[in-house]
Amino acid sequence: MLPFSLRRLAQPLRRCCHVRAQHTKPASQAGNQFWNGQESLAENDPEMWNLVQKEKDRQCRGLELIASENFCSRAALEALGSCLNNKYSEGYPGKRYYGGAEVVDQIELLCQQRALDAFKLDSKKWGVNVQPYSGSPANFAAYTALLQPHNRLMGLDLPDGGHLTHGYMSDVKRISATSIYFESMPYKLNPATGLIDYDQLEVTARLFRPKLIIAGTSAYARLIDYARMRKVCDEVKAYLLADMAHISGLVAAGVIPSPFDHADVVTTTTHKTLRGARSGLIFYRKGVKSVDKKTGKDILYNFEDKINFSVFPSIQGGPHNHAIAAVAVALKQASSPMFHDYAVQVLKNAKAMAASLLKKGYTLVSGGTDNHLVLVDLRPKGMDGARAERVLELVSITANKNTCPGDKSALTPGGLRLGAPALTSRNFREADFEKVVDFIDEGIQIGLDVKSKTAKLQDFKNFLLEDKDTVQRIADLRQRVEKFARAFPMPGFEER
Ligand code: DSN
Repeated sequence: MLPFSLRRLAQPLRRCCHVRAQHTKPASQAGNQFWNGQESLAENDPEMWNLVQKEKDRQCRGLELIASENFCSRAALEALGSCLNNKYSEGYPGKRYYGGAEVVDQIELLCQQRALDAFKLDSKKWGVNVQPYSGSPANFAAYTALLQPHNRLMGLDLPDGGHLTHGYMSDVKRISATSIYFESMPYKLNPATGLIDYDQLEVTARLFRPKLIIAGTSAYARLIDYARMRKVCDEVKAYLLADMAHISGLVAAGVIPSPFDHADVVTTTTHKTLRGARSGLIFYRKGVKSVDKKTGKDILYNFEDKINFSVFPSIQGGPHNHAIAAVAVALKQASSPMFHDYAVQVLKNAKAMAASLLKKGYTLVSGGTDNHLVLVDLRPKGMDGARAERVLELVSITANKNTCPGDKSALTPGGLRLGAPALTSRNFREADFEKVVDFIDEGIQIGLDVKSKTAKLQDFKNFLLEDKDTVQRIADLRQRVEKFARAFPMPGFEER
């Protein structure tokens, strides 16, 4: 628990809001208890306030290594927690179904412009829809725009580092709606190299004839060969959609190759390496696609209307104006030299983490990293991702289990995914990541000892909490991890 009294926290808020003072006076004079919605969260709902504080404390004392997470700025969070939450505005700027949208129109247009600027796109050649609620609806909206129901698509298989929304289905069930409403065929990693098997992708695409191929990953430590995928798409006459959700901050900073050079449509979330509020974006090509050889007339891209219609009214309702504003704030930040430095440091930190792990004898899928994450194959150590994830959680290190090539079980996969974006936002440098790897290694050693004394995963988990020596080892490591983590700054609000 952070050392703040509820009363002390509430006071500055009360003083700084003159609107509140005007509203509260008549009600209190009349002796009535009118609802005026002016109480702080701490006053109005201490139970929830306590939970928020607990979560804040968890984030401050822990080492956050989930590769898709980040710490959003206070400025963007202020926009997110603003009156913009209140406004309905179905439609698009200048074409809304409700009145009173003159300000949110400006906000949405500003967000669009900043999104194009952040990725250095020419507004004659690219447009952007900033309304998707997050990455999964953005992908589904893009597919709905580009495809008919049951058209074919190809994406990297989820167990190989793809994403649910890239058409995931298991042997027995269509899991993602993107495999329920479209026909999906995965492409895979080459198990020997841990790299995307572009040769196999090409052969499969020739047979399957997809209408859409997705270039995107959520647990892949290497760069994507967009040019190669474009070539396959051209051959089989498929659209190329890049889902850059994980890497969009690195793309904006220009520290890794951009999918915009090759893709027709690019989707992204806004809260991973881009470090904004939780939302989604769809970029689409517009303007002249080619010139008709016979008539000499321009042939134009036709994505804009289809994508806008697909987001609203086909899939979503009113846009989340508070999220759009907060994304606009983050996009402005992402265009700054400071953000470029951040992205450079993310890459350095991920490489430092990879090098330290290799030095300690760990195996990395693909042997290293070119981006913000590493995927550790724990199987050669006799460990699995589920057990490692749990031990690390108990010592305040947050990471996630992940499948590695050849894994049979998604519940106890062999891999652990570790990302550098969040801790880099707390000013961690290479030497700090070496220390983080020391802590991880200690945690894995505890896990190996416990695994040798237990059978099933549940026995392992129980033993961690019940065995006296193990509890002591965990408490000792956690105390050192938390002391280390707390010393670093944390973006966002002081206490929420
Ligand atoms: N949940 C995200 C991730 O962790 O990669 C993807 O949506």
